[in-house]
Amino acid sequence: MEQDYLLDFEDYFPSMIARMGAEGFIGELCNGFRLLMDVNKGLITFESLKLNCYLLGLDVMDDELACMLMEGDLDGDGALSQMEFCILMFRLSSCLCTPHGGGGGDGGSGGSGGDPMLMNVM
Ligand SMILES: [Ca+2]
Repeated sequence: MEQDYLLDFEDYFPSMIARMGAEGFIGELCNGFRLLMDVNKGLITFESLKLNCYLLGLDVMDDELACMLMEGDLDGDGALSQMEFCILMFRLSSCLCTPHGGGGGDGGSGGSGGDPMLMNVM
């Protein structure tokens, strides 16, 4: 049960928020947090994330785990508190909701040359 729950997590973020509202959503996030945290510290650390993903049968690369921690770690202690985890998940879910998804620093910003809009105005 818990495996499916986590694996589908991202898929049903948007509809989850719509159905149960922000508060219920946070409740679900807290459940997720507890699945991944280091029980002794009450934080998600790199080790607990790695171990628990492994235990849950999720195949996540070290790189991705480190990225997730860095993304979410707001106070710079190298671990995610429950608050930081919730904020991170909210940010991820809002990416999923917007059609353009914030993906991609494909910096094609070179051409300030012929902007068609500008041409029209002139
Ligand atoms: Ca932190």
